[in-house]
Amino acid sequence: MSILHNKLVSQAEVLRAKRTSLLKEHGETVLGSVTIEQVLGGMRGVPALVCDTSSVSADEGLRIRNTPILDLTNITPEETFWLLVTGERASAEELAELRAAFAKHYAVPQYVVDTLKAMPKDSHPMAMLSVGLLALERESEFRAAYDKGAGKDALWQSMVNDSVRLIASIPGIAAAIYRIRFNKGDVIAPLADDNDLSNNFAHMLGVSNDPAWKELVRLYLVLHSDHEGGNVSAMTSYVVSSALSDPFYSVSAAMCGLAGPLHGLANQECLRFIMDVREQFGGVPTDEQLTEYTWNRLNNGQVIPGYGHAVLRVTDPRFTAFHDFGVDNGLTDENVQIVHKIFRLVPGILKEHGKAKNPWPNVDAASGSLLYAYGMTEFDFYTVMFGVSRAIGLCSQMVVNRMMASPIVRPKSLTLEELSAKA
Ligand code: HAX
Repeated sequence: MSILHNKLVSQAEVLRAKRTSLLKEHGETVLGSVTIEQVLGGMRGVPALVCDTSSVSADEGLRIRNTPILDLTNITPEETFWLLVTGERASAEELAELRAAFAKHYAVPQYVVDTLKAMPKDSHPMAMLSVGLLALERESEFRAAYDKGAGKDALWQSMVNDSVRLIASIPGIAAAIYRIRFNKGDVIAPLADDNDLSNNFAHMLGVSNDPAWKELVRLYLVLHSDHEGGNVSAMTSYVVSSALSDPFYSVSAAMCGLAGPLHGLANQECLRFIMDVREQFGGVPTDEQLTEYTWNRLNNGQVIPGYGHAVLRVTDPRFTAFHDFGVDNGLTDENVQIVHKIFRLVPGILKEHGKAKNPWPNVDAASGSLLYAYGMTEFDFYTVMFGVSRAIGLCSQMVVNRMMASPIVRPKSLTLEELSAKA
């Protein structure tokens, strides 16, 4: 048993005891009412999920285990996983063991690479990511443990093993997709002498040798890792894994949700928007030109990608972190200049337009321009970068839910007729 397992044994007992006592002593406590608007409006604001790994408030944004994300911009993806899943910062010894466990899985099995190569050349990279994870499902220790009759209170242990394998393998799967899908040459093997996850990911992508690129990959993997439990990808993996489907099935399904333009795909849409602006004006537009362009888009019923959020009502701190990375690394290309200009002008326009509840930028407004600046110019790949990072949070959430022995998810649906009868 690993140090991580040992640490989680007592936590699992505490979590299950808390859940049992809440159910027994307060099971009937009413948390709120559900309105027809919420039923018809994507269940917005209905308190119906438990998520201990992170929280998102309207006025501050993401906290991972109660630490603001802007205080975590220097940590690694490995430290992020440890923090998400245990609630504690990893010691040097714990981190070394986790890194060694990850490093065993950086090389992607050949059958997964062959599966990806067999897909049509115009497949979307997100479809390839979902398929790659499904191909890897045959390695699931969780499924094997269930088949051998593991009790429900013990299943979290094999879920930890699957999570380690999945989080360690997904960078290699993503890098293989990048190289296969965009004709970048052979798939690159992981580093023999470095077991750092983001260094390996940056290396296997083969985009750039600039140390700042490696630093960007690290930051990217930390910032996108988790965003509480109610977003589309987190909720998808939660629902799928509640049926005791293993993490490979669950994260593969979550990636299909992340591929939607109102969720993860927004970062590709954002850069497309920035490039459209650049192309339309032959460079960085004047303030007047950008204002008119934005109004035309809004009047045409189109959204401004990278702006607005279902929960946030302030600038997303993850946008701030990316924005500052660009400034600190002296990035001044036209895309970055346009990102900064949009940030200066668009919130005011969205306020005047009066529809979006949040006129401020979300994480996707800046990330693509940074990837582009270091040579990753294939927009269709950007959501895959997001997915590699988000897998860390999804797995952490699933482990915690399994430690609690959460039951299968089964809310009640109503027909429109039934809903109308209650009106
Ligand atoms: N531009 C123009 N109009 C916008 C807008 C924007 N950026 N954001 C919201 N609105 C509009 C909505 O379309 C909606 O209009 P209707 O009433 O006509 O339907 C109205 O404002 C109210 O929407 P809201 O309550 O403020 O926002 P929602 O919670 O419904 O949606 C979204 C949140 C993020 C989906 C939305 O703001 C949006 O579409 N933004 C642009 C796409 C985007 O940036 N997505 C990435 C989000 C971050 C993320 O999840 N990444 O993974």
